[in-house]
Amino acid sequence: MSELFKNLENKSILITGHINPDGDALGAALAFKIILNELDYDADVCFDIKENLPSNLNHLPLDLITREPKEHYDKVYVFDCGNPQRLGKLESLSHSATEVVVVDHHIDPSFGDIQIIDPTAASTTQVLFREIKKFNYQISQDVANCLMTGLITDTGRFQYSNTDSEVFNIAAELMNSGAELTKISENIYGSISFNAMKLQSEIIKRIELFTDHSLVFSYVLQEDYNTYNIEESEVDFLIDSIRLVKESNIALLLKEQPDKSFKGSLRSRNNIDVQLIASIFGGGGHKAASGFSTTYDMKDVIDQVKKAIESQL
Ligand SMILES: [Mn+2]
Repeated sequence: MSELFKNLENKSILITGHINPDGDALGAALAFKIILNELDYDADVCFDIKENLPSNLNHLPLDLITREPKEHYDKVYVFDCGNPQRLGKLESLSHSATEVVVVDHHIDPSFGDIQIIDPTAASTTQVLFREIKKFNYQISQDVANCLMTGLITDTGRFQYSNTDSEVFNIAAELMNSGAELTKISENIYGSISFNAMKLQSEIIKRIELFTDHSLVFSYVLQEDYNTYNIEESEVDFLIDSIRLVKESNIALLLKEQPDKSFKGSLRSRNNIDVQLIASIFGGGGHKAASGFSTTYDMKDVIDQVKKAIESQL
């Protein structure tokens, strides 16, 4: 039996993940919630969600998310988050819990009484899938859709270098359990609002290429959200447009925040490790995809990123 399902009797249980959860954090947490319910255990799912969740994830059973957590939980399950600060307002609940279980694919989680970690796994839902397979459990369509969502988003539709044969084997098993691949992919990647499309054209107009560093760059300003009448949570896909530039291997997108600081997204498609670059700004992530927050101005960030690329050449 997996560690995941031990010590559940008469425990109050919270399931959570990183602040502003993505498809992997939501998919893993919601899949686990459904499984616990099917096994007759009650559990709350709650995240620190600063804005609305992106509408391209609304194929997930988001109605299972509790808005306000209770004051205390005996057991806290954390998905796709290796650092308690990344839990945002739920961090204190992880400190007061008797037991914290971290399921993740980031390197070196800094907390968790029980850690079920594989930094080589493509997604947290992949790590969770392996645990589920350790006992005789029939994966329902709802669970399959949640797990598939994490697998699709964290592999960039089975294209990133983290996509190996195990990923396809899991995807195949999830299809056998009824996962709706087309519906999920269409919602995540095939439905951009008209306003988001117009904002995208603006971001693409601003694009810059730094040939010496094989770096492509663009940015979003706060005023853009007003001009195009769109929420920040709806433009997560922009980095995926920027990174398409053939002449670059590294992509950087900066998004201005209300306090004039920036959130940065980095992507790499060669051996440059963008997790290392993000860590200069106190951020993190993976070798091929990472993020950070900074109060440096745009020019300084670009200079720092260039230097960090040079140091890896
Ligand atoms: Mn993930």
